[in-house]
Amino acid sequence: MSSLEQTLSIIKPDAVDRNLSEEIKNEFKNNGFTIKQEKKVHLEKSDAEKFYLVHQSKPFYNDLCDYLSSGPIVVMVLEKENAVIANRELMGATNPSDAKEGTLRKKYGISIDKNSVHGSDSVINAQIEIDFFFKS
Ligand code: IDP
Ligand code: MG
Repeated sequence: MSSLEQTLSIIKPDAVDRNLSEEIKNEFKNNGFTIKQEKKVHLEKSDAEKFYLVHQSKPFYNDLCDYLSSGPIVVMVLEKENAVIANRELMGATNPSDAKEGTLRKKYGISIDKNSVHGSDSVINAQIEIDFFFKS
C-alpha cells in the first residue's frame, strides 16, 4: 500500500553553513519529493529543546540542542508517496559512517552530531513536527 504523505525535513546548521541547502533541496526534488513549504529559521535554544524533547534523557541532549540552535536551518514540508520512510531511506543512518553510499548523510554528513539532515521518524511525529514549525 502506498499513500501520499508529508514529512518534516531539516537541513541542519552544518549543511546550511557549507552552502549545501540548494544542492540538498535538489536531492529531494530529484528523488520525487515536492517541497510544499519551506523556511529558513535560526532557533532559540529553548525551541530546540522543545523540538528534541523526546531525547531529553539522552547524554547528548544538551549538545544536540546547542547545535540545532547554533545557526540557521532550512525547514521543509516534503510530500511524496510514503514520504516518511522514503525520506529516512534517502537520509541514511544517523551516523554518516554507517550510512549507505548515495544517502544524504553519507554524502554530506561530517559526524553523528553534524549529520546534515533531520527527517521525521513516523507519520504521527511528522504531523507533530510540521505543526511545530508551520502551524500559525
Ligand atoms: P535520527 O536523526 O537519525 O532520527 P535520533 O536518534 O532521533 O536520530 O537522534 C537525533 C539526533 O541526535 C541525530 O540526528 C544526531 O544528530 C544526534 N545524535 C544521536 N545519537 C547521538 C550520539 O550518540 N551522540 C551525539 N549525537 C547523537
Ligand atoms: Mg530521530
